[in-house]
Amino acid sequence: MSLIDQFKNGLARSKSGFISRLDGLFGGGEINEAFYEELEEILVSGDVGVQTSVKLVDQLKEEIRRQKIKAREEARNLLLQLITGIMKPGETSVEQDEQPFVILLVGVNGSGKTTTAAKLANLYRQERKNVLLVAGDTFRAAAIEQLEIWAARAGVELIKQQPGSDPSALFFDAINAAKARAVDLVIGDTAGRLHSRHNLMEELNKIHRVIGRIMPGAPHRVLLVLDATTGQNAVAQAKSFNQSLAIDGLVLTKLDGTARGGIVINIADELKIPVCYVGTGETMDDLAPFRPEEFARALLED
Ligand SMILES: Nc1nc2c(ncn2[C@@H]2O[C@H](COP(=O)(O)OP(=O)(O)OP(=O)(O)O)[C@@H](O)[C@H]2O)c(=O)[nH]1
Ligand SMILES: [Mg+2]
Repeated sequence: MSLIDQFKNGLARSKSGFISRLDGLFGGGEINEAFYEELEEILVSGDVGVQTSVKLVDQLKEEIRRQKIKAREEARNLLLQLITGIMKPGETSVEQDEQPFVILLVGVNGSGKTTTAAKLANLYRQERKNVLLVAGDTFRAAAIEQLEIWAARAGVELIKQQPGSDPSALFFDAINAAKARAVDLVIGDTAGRLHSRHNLMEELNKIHRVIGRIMPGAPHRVLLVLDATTGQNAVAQAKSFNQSLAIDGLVLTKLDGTARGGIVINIADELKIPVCYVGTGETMDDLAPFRPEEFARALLED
């Protein structure tokens, strides 16, 4: 499936909401003040966020004036370019000289970390990478079993320990094993936690330090997993998490579960942290690397 189609699937619920209103707005008619007002209102209703929506409308106005555009249909393409331009894509390559590349997934409870770990393993396995999954949520027995099932389905090896064991010790073993076995990519799941729980955030920092001690520079990518259905809350979560632990990129999950998929634009514009992947469903293939142009096309083209 093409990336555009994957994003379109993820945006299916948004399609019946703000996307179809956007489509209607650009369907025909003259460009006047009412047009801009309605556009801003639609964008805000789709969770693009007030600041980002106002910025987009201002930029669009400016471009329409500059290019002397009269038809709304032509303005649609301009908006597509502007949306593409304001969103920063995150890095998704896991190539580097020294193996393994280490990805650590963190986030609040239920945001989609374990599912994303499995989806990432599947994605890079398909690129013929030798992947090792780490069942770093040692807190719950069910979490370990959940990842074991996914790992078997993806055909990827998994490292685990007894429930209740120290996750730092598990990662210590996992990185050592990965180095010994010429693993290309280590993907570590972690237990869900609120950024306000100091001791749990400290635990993440400890995991980070332990990994870095065995392999200087690792983990190479700390990904914060955010549930897109929580809308503006996800923005706040990212800001708070980033204060306790440096986040390199974001995964926005459950895009398919919201009718306000504009949250992706909001987050990709407003946060200093780039969006790397978007989750578009519950199966293993439902993860797309985030690419601004393809996302904007899925939003604005038929
Ligand atoms: N529709 C949809 N559901 C998703 C997506 N990603 C995750 N889920 C679902 O969200 C629920 C929670 O996912 P998990 O991966 O267990 O979340 P977690 O962050 O590991 O949760 P904890 O370990 O409890 O903190 C599961 O029912 C997943 O199937 C997605 O992109 N789309
Ligand atoms: Mg989990």
